[in-house]
Amino acid sequence: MTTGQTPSTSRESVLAALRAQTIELPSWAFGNSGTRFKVFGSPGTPRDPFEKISDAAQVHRYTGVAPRVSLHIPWDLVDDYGKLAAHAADDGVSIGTINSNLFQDDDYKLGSLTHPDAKVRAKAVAHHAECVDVMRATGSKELKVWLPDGTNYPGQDDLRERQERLADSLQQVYALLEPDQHLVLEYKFFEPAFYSTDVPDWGTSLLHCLALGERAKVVLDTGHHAPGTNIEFIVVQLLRAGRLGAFDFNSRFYADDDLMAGAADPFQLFRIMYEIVRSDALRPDSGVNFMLDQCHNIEAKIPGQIRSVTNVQQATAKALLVDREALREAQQAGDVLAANDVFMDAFSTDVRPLLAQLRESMGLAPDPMAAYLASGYAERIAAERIGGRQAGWGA
Ligand code: RM4
Ligand code: MN
Repeated sequence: MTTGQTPSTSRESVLAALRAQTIELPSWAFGNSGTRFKVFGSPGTPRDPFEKISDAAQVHRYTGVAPRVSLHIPWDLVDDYGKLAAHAADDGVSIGTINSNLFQDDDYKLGSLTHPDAKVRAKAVAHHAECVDVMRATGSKELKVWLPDGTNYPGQDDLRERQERLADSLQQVYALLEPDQHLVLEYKFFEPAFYSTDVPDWGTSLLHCLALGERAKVVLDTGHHAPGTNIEFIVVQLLRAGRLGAFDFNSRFYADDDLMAGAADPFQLFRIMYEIVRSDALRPDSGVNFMLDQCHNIEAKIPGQIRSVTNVQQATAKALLVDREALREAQQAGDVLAANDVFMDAFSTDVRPLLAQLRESMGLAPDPMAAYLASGYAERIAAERIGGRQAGWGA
């Protein structure tokens, strides 16, 4: 039995790694969302992208590790992106990834970048030019493409041709990027299409990225896999290939429910973060963007984001605490139980005191949730944000 205790020097290096980690927040987490059955509103919900950013900045203010906000175009359409970026800077955050939207236009019923009609494909490519303009104006370096394209019935369209169309469209999107900007391509195994999906898995995304060039990488959304999928294995393969661009962290019990990261399966999140640590990909310059992609349908939004951030931090801290020397020794000796014990010992460690210490060392309150709840911000926005239309999908 290992003790889980780390010598103080390595405790310092664990703290340093945690201090350097950043987690990017999705603007859409702060707007209303729901299922196709009902979208519930809540008092204080932002009416525009400026208010969404101010709410995201609260998460950073209390956790200290969430300095970027990802935008979704056109949900976050504004007249002046320079002004939005300046507003973000005033609030102590910056604009992160720009997400395109290929799923809310009537023209995209049969697909966007894969549509049988070249005119529709050209429209979908042109939308990315608009996104790249937003990137230029906000200083964003990352364009995220999630493709809803697919078919519902066998024979509906030519599966192979759709891949050729996709490769061609993606090449045009990639060509729009400046040399210091990059593209990340997300996969999802089903939905909204029910029979075939054009980018259903990491292999398909990786093949397209390899064909595009070095500035194209894969996005792994933890909610986008079939139950039982060994996600950490995918993490390993993408890291080996140098093509893990970003995570979209969330959790799911059934389909893609966008629940808080670490809520459904904290052990899975730990296993994922262990592979990240193991491959030295936690470094801020590793090129992996740790993002949240969530909607808070029934829970309060800012606290929902704070909980997700702290869950990712807990999984990361536990991963950093794995006694890698002891693990290696047990692995080399073929001692299955001892190796598993080293792993589980780290997972079983209560890292909350360590994270409290981390926050205090950063000049923050030890408990970000309590500090936010005590701040009065929620009551203030509920009182102030009267009138206007609450932001949500499509706004
Ligand atoms: C998709 C995908 C994208 C996200 C949209 C809102 O399922 O996960 O990352 O931008 O949802
Ligand atoms: Mn996603």
